[in-house]
Amino acid sequence: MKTYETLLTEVKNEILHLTINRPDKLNALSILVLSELKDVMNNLPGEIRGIILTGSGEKAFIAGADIKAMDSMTPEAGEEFSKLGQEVPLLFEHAPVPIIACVNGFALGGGCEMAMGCDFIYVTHRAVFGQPEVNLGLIPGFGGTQRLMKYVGEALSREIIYTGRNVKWDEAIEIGLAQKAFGNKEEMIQGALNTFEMIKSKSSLSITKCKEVIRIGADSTLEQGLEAERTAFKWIFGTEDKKEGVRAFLEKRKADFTGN
Ligand code: CO8
Repeated sequence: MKTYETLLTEVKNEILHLTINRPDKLNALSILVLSELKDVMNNLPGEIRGIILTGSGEKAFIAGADIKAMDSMTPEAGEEFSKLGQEVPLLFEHAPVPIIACVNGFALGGGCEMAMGCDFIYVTHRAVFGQPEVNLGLIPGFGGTQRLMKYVGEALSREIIYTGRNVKWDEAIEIGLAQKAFGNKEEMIQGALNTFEMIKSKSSLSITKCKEVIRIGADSTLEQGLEAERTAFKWIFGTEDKKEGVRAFLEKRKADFTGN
C-alpha cells in the first residue's frame, strides 16, 4: 500500500489496520486526513477481509473536524469541507468488507460521524462520544444529523445534538451506539480481530452481499429493501460458495469457501 502523511496502513492476516495518525492534534480531521482516507477507500487492496479503523495514541479516536482549518473558511469552503467529510463514511458504507471502528478516547463531532459510518463500533473504557458542534456555533456536518438517529432513535439524537453533551462508553453501549466494550486498546483490537476471525470463516461473497443489502434497506422502504434482498439472494444462488456451503452441510463437513 501507499504511504500517507496522516494515516498508518498495514495489512495483517487479510485485515487492514487503518489508523489516523495525528496524535498531537487528537487525530482531528483536516482536509488532508479526509482526502487520504478517501484515497485509501478508493484503492483498497483486493485481498482484505475487513478493516479496523482507529486513532493513534491513547487519548483520542478522532476529536472532530479540524477546528483551526474551519476558522477562515467561507460558507462555500465550509460546504466543500462538509461534502468531503460526508464522502468518507459513505465510502465506508460502500466498502465490500466490514469495518469495525475501534474507539479509544474522544470520538467527538466528525470523529463520532466517522465511527457511525463503520459497520459497528467497539470501545475502551476511555471512549467518549458526542456531537459538540453547537458549542462552536456549528451543526454536525459529516452526517451526524442523519446517522445518529439511526443508531439511537430520533428523540435521543436530538437531545445529544442540541446539548452537545458527552456520551461516555457505558452510555454508548446502553443506547446502542457502541456494540462491545473492552478494558484497554490492546484488548479492543484483539476483540475486533476475533470478530473478524468469525467473519473470515464465512464466504466473502455472503458478507459483502449482507453488507450491501443492509445498507440499501437502511435508506429505503421495506418493499425496496426486500427487493434488494431478493435480487442478492438470486445472485448468491449462482455462486460456487453457495454450492459448497449447502453441500458441506449435507455432507456433515466444514465448508471450504473460496470467494467464488
Ligand atoms: N481540531 C483541531 N485541533 C484540535 C481538535 C480539533 N477538533 N481537538 C483537539 N485539537 C488540538 C488542540 O488544539 C491541541 O493542540 P495544541 O497543543 O497545538 O494547542 C491538541 O489537539 C490537544 O488538545 P487539548 O489540549 O484541547 O486536549 P485536552 O485534553 O485539554 O481536551 C478535548 C481534549 C476535550 C477533546 C478538547 O481538545 C476539545 O474540546 N476538542 C474539540 C472537540 C470538538 O469540539 N470537536 C468537534 C469539532 S467540530 C466538528 O467535528 C464538526 C464536523 C462538521 C464540520 C462541518 C464542515 C463545515
